[in-house]
Amino acid sequence: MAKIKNIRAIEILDSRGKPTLRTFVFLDDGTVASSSIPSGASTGSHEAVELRDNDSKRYHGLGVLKAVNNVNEIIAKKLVGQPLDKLDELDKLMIDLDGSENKSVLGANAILSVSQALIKAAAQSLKKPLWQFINEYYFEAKPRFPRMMFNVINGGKHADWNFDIQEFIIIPQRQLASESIKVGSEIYHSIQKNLKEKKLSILVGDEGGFSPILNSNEEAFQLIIESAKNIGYENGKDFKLAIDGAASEFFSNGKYILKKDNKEITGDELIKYYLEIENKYGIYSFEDVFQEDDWENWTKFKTQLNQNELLVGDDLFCTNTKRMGIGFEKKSANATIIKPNQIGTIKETVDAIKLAKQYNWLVAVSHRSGETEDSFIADLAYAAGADFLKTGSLSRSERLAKYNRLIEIENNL
Ligand code: 2PG
Ligand code: MG
Repeated sequence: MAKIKNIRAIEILDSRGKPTLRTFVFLDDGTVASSSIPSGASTGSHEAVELRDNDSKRYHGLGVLKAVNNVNEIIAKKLVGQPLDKLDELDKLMIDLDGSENKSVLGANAILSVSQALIKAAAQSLKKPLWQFINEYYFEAKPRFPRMMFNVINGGKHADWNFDIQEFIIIPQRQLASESIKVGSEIYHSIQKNLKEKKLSILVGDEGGFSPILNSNEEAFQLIIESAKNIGYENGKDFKLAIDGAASEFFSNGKYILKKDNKEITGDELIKYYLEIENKYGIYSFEDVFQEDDWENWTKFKTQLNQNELLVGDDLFCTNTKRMGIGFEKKSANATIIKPNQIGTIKETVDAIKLAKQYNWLVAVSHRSGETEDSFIADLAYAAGADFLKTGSLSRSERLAKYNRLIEIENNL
């Protein structure tokens, strides 16, 4: 197996125009691979640390030159010369080199940029598609296409708070990835047409979903269902509805504060509300509908959902097996979001996926609201046999790069 000849990181910009890392790995057989790192807005407080410079003279303090330097000066020194046959051990070397609980020394962004670039380099060096290499290296089961979670209406922090709910999602009920993407795109454009007819804004939020000013969450559900129906797609049959509440963003001092309606409500009242919309619109999947440490309400709500409905932990778990263990004990969820940059290495990301499967939870591999053109998570979702790929709406190339990559895989290219 080839050896690492050099590693070099640079500072690039993400889809919000904010700095992030792209890291190149050079092997002694001539292989060159690179990978770029996304960044969240509604981040969980239990995520691994995204190292920023905090130098107000550059990029409003958001520069990542310290992280770049940590790759080029510290990580590279440790890894150059190592063979690529034991990638999990190289990840472990970086975890130990950092030495902290949450990668606050070198930065999860620095470490993950190397971890992802290494696995891409290994696949390239062996002339295998990335998904195939990941599957053979880390998983026993065969690859499988995920269902798509398209965030067609953006709210909360991703759209200047036009809704308290951050994401209104559709999940097309089609086997083929290309068919799901087609259904998603057709509904997306029907929503656009509908918005125009209603003289509402068709501007999009951070993840490419529309972000109109509507009077309530309910209007968003109605808009989606009506627009889909206009082109012959039925809620519950052709697609299912899902939400990401990102509820930690509207929680303070033990209360949920709905900014849109200007009122404070308790966890019990929030549960009542979710059950109402579940009843009315048949919501299938509820992600982060409570604050990230409000275990009690998570568990309470779970007992009130049907077995085939999903309660999905994102900020609740942060792709962290320790937090997933707590959630399993407390019966707080039956599905998890998987975001490599919440934990900081591919090895630990894979550990989280495997643990979720062991718990019989469904797995949704996910992007971040600040993305790059890197399509790594599409290969990961397919290789891992994830149940869902959640990577935004049907516009903005940083989102479509991932969906388009699935179409490539489907066509054996
Ligand atoms: C989420 C993500 C992605 P962010 O909450 O699921 O949609 O948002 O990256 O801002 O945390
Ligand atoms: Mg989320």
